[in-house]
Amino acid sequence: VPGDGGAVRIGEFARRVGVSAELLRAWERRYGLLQPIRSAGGFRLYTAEDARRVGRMRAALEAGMSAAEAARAACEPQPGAENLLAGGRDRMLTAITAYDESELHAVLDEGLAAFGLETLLRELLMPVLQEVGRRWAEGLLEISHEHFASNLIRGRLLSLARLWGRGAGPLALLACPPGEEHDLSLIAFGLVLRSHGWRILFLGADTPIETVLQTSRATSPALTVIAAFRPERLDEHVPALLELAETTPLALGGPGARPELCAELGARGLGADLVSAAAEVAGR
Ligand code: B12
Repeated sequence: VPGDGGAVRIGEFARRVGVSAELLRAWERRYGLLQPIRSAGGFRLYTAEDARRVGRMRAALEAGMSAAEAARAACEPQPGAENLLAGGRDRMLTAITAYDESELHAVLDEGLAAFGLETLLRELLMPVLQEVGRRWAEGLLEISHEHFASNLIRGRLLSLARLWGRGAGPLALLACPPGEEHDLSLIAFGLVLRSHGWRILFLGADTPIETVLQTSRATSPALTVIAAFRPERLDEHVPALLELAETTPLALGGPGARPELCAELGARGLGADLVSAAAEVAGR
């Protein structure tokens, strides 16, 4: 599968790390030890970071920790990783500045293989996007740099998202309100929720609330998430959002999700850290 950073399915992964598939699944389910991405066919794919976590888990078990303690220790960020991540961010920004498509793909491939999905999103992609926004606002980068980076990253994220609606987990319906074009962070949120076993129905940018309502009636999601960068994009639609909140469990995300509006709608406010927000929704 192109773009998966050399990740492998459970059978091959179990063979490589020398732990049975059953035990690996139990560690994943109980402790969130592993963070598989999904293949184009919807299969879980395990990365080199997952393999390192299994190694640390085994070492901690051998040192006499309980399984829960060992898993917690195994999931902690490792010393040295921060330097690699800072290097990755620099490489990405240099590649964006030079419109270097291959290099940007290469950093993403290596980052996914080395760190897994959540760290890639939280420590590489999101900070780089924020930095691109900052440099653009300061006139150091052109809009073309931002468009080049956003479109390449969006393509990569959506390729990881393929068939994220498949499976048996609870369904999340994700959309941005009318006029909201920033959907990258909502895709990232959906990917993390997917890695926790949820199914995703993604409507994306600039979606009329009425059509979210209709979709929610048709599909009965366990949660509907509306994400916006500016509060006005939500505040303009309070009556429709109130109707939506009566139809489906509702959550608001992004910088536009004011706590007062969440309270008024009886909606859940998702925190600023989208990786943690997805884990909380999934009850992890
Ligand atoms: C890429 C980008 C675009 C792309 C979007 C492509 C896409 N498909 O998403 C395009 C080109 C469409 C775009 C357009 C515009 N953009 Co723009 N854009 C960005 C940029 C560079 C990255 C956005 C992104 O994905 N960031 C990654 C997120 C995750 O970072 P974050 O903002 O810090 O978000 C944190 C939390 O809020 C939270 N979060 C965010 N979303 C969500 C969602 C959920 C579910 C949860 C739980 C949490 C969460 O997670 C983050 C922390 O972990 C930002 C810069 C930036 N700082 O982010 C500007 C930025 C958001 N854009 C900005 C502006 C001004 C615009 C335009 C008005 C420009 C223009 N004049 O046309 C238009 C508006 C378009 C519209 N109508 O919506 C401003 C917004 C300022 C403001 N507060 O209003 C920013 C901050 C740039 C800047 N420095 O000024 N943009």
